[in-house]
Amino acid sequence: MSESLRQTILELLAQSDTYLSGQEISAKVGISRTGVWKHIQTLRDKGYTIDSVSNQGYRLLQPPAEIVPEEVTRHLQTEVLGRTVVFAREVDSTNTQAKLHAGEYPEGTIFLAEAQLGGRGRLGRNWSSQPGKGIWCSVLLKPQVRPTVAGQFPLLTAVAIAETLHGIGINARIKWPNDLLIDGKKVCGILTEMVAELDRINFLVIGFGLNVKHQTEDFPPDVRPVAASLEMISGQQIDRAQLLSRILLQLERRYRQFVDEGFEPIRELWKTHTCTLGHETKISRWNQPPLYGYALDLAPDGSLILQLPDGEVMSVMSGEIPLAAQL
Ligand code: BT5
Repeated sequence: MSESLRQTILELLAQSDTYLSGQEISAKVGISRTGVWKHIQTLRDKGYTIDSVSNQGYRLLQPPAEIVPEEVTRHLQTEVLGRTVVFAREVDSTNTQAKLHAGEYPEGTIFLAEAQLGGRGRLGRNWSSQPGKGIWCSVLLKPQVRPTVAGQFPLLTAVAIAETLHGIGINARIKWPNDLLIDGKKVCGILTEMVAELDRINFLVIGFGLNVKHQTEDFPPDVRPVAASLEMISGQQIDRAQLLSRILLQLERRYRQFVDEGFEPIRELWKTHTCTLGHETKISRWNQPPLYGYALDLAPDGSLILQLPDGEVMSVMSGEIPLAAQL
């Protein structure tokens, strides 16, 4: 209740070009002027710069530099995704938190952190997640679909993020299955984890890490050669909360489409955003020798169709394509 009042006060301040008096705010929100003042103080504590002038009132000068749930909510246009935000300035891993607390929260809840101390990639690898630099977020989904299609969710997520970036003029390409690259460097990684029974998914956690504000030296030395951030590449200043709310909107659209129409339309979109198809490629596989071949197509189930040097065509369900810097 008190949080939603605070959110309303924030909306009023954000929409106003001039000072808003405590009287006006209190009349609109239905609480006392002292109550308004207390909420303003809390917003200030969260990093909002709010000016106050006697006889004129309050004015929002600047949102926080940190990513805060209030800012995500302020920009959010979704119905379900991101409507509940579990935020911590610092966590081990948002995916771990989402898995631990999946039973307590509704579908669409996001677990968001300013920094992760144990950010995880696939196969036990690390994901570097410094404070102030990126979007480290996990989305909790409880889809009514068969566990066999779970592998299509990271592809769907990659499509939604690529589309969102495209919408702000950034051309990121999807490297099969779900890394996002700009000029051959990784700007986003996706980690999907699932708890399921044989015939139904209990929940899915889709974690994505998007590098936004890093400069080269912000990445640890081992990550530097393979990573880039949106600001490094685009040269524009990017508001992380606003970008996240846009990603969630696009993800919600694609998620709905997937549930209603299946993977086929997502597959077509994936093909327009990928940099993998139509190239000779190497696929490293866990516990098996790598494969070399020509990437022909994305199969209807999301696997990669590869033509081997001897002409044989095979479909590869899992594996990964090294970045140019790793070859
Ligand atoms: C991934 O793994 O790309 C999945 C990363 C998912 C991270 C998100 S953040 C929110 C949520 N919570 C989590 O704990 N995880 C998810 P993989 O394909 O295994 O890539 C890992 C490799 O990418 C590492 O071995 C490094 O080489 C490289 N790497 C690490 N940090 C990076 C970064 N910030 N940017 C680009 N590359 C990075």
